[in-house]
Amino acid sequence: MLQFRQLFDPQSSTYTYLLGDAAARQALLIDPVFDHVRRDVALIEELGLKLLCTLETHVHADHVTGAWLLKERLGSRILVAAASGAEGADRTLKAGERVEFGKRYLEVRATPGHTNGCLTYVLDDRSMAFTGDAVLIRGCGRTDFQQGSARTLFRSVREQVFSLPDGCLIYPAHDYRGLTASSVGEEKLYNPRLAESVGEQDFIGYMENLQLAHPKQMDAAVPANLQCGRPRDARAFADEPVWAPLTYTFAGIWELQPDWLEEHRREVQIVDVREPEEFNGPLGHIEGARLVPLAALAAQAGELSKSQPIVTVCRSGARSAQATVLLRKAGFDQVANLSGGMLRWRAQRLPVDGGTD
Ligand SMILES: N[C@@H](CCC(=O)N[C@@H](CS)C(=O)NCC(=O)O)C(=O)O
Ligand SMILES: [Fe+2]
Repeated sequence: MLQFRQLFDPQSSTYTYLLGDAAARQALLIDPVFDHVRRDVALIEELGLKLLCTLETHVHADHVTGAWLLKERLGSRILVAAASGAEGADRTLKAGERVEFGKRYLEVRATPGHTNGCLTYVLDDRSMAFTGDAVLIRGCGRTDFQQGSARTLFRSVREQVFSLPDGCLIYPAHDYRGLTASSVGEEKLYNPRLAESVGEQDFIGYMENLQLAHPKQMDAAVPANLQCGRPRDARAFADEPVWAPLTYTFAGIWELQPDWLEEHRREVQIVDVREPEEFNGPLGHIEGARLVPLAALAAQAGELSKSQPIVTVCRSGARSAQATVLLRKAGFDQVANLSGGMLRWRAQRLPVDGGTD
């Protein structure tokens, strides 16, 4: 079974794609974004996949790739186009090559025009194509910087993308209106720049008159991407919390396991966000926990210390997850949720004050 997720970076409107072979538990990521590496690692781990490699559709001008950071975190290999000019890759790709994951593979097609090194990745059964900025939904990548050429792009799209079956789904590197996918047949008919009814000269005229402002992050993104996303200052990525062995969930919550908390109870502030009758009810509460019901937390947050980490607790771990969000908003940096709440704490037979057996 193919595992497929479309992930989004709202800052640059970039899509990242996760493709996995569920049986083999092997996956790859197309166009990861540096700022979302933590999110992507959480998803890959929650799905039980091993990230084999990251692939770029091109040297991006609007965001920094997560390729290097993912390699640091998960040991994934960095794959880029041979023609991209990027340094630091583990494998460079050329047209006709395959990138395998489990029993599945992507076929590499060269689709230059937006940049020299643009690639399109086509799934083995030709049901999906990841076109980067060669074909966007009812649009295409600009051709006014980074070796762009409208003539080259026109030919790439016609020869390499529109030659795929009409039913082949197109997944682009960006969409600025919230659209998520298209198909070859649809773009052949309705793409205002590239539809089959549009001629090469029409296309070139269109592209010469787009008059777009340069991407906001371009000056930082292009040099970083030419190093596959390796930051000049390695500390830029050393922002993982160190006060406890925390895990980051795909839902965006830092979590802590009960056995760690039991051993380090006195080093943290434990904030129990249940109602008083639950705190004093059959599940009991953790010794030293301070009762602040969730509804009162925002108002009472000022009474908590910022110099000692906070662990939030509730019955199942749901309300206390929301409590970590509230506390972070209130300016607390060292905050984590007790995973599984009092239910897991009790299931692991850890000690409580009060409560019934
Ligand atoms: N406002 C965007 C600019 C986006 C942009 O120029 N995107 C490039 C892709 S890297 C493009 O080709 N856009 C085509 C279009 O907007 O029609 C930003 O600052 O990031
Ligand atoms: Fe681009």
